[in-house]
Amino acid sequence: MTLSACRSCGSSSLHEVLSLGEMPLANALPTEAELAAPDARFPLEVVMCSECSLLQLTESVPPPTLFAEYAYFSSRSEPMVAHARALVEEVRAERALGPSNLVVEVASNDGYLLQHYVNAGIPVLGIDPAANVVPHALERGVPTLCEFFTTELAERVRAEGTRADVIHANNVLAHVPDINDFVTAIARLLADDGIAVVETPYVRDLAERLEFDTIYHEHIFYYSLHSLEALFERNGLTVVHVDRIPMHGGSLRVTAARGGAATADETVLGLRDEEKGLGMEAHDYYGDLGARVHALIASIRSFLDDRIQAGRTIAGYGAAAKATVMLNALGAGPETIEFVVDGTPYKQGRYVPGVRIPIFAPEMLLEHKPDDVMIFAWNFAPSIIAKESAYVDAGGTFLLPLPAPHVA
Ligand code: JHZ
Repeated sequence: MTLSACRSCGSSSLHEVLSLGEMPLANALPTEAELAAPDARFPLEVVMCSECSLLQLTESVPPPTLFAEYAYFSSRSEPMVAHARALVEEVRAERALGPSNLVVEVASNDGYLLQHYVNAGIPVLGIDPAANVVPHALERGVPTLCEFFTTELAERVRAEGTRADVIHANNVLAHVPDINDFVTAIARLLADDGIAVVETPYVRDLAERLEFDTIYHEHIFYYSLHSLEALFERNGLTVVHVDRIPMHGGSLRVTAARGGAATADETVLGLRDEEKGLGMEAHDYYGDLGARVHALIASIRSFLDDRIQAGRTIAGYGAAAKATVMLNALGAGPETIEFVVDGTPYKQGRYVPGVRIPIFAPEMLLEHKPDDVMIFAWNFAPSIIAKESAYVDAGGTFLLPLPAPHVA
């Protein structure tokens, strides 16, 4: 363990939770030419801070290595775009937003969320560091700064007289090592009566449903409401409302306001009580997580082996970041999973890191007709199964790995 202090509160009281060994970077998908060199691996080990209860990785890979070029395009998952549209409608109505307001999104990716504000005539500003993704946002008419979001950037934007009425930050709070600076930056950029709407995977869902494949180097932090509130309070934001949402296997959506006048509503009080009741502030809550995860990995491995023994061929669906973790944890290469399909053009023709399984377009399912297809993007399983009904009609079978391996 190389981490000496909690990245959020600074305490040195860190307890081991689980280790997945040395793993390649989940989204560093090698091209054919890159297969000549081995994939870089880094330790993937989770610890808990017993002071503020935040779970975090012991190692952080420098953000430019992970995000300057990025394989994930949010718009490639239709349920993600639908989710963003519904969120925008809700916030727009609740805040009565119009042409005189400004909505900022941090980690705005290819404009999958902000495009809905643009279509409604509401000014927006996206911020995202991925140089290969930002042009897709610009094509959608979403003005975007290609930069990391820091306090320095927030001050620069503020100095131009810009303040945000709403800041969205979805699936990014887990990704930023200097997390105090990041939250301070949100507080600095918000208008006095502005709100931040933040979505991040919920560690309770991870622990209950053994979603170990959501643990990878991009995800430095695994939040409870408790650890998130401590972080926000320290940096000038107060959580005023919270919802549990199904996105990505279970996430928190919190609404936060600048400290001072803001107070928490009954949703916050209720979830705080639930977490207390479960003992989530203590290390014991995660006591057997490592053992349960390793037992699950072994059971998925034998589930696949049994099907191969029975003469079945198996492919995968979704070259998600999760697929890299799942396949490397299983030690499953092309001898087990012949190929993985994914609708993202950037990913096609590349390989799953570490295990080096080729990635093809989804059309490959009907061309090759594997007997089974394990859905690695299990969070979108209903949408994928509905979309690929022709494969099922042709006699194919979908499999799911979690919370225990099964036929879908
Ligand atoms: P998906 C993402 O992780 C990215 P990943 C990120 N690291 C993060 O923080 C978490 O979410 C929370 C494809 N697909 O979203 C698209 C189809 O091909 O589960 C994607 O490559 N057809 C920022 O990568 C992948 O599957 C489809 O119909 O684990 C899904 O990746 C659908 C629905 C998806 O997340």
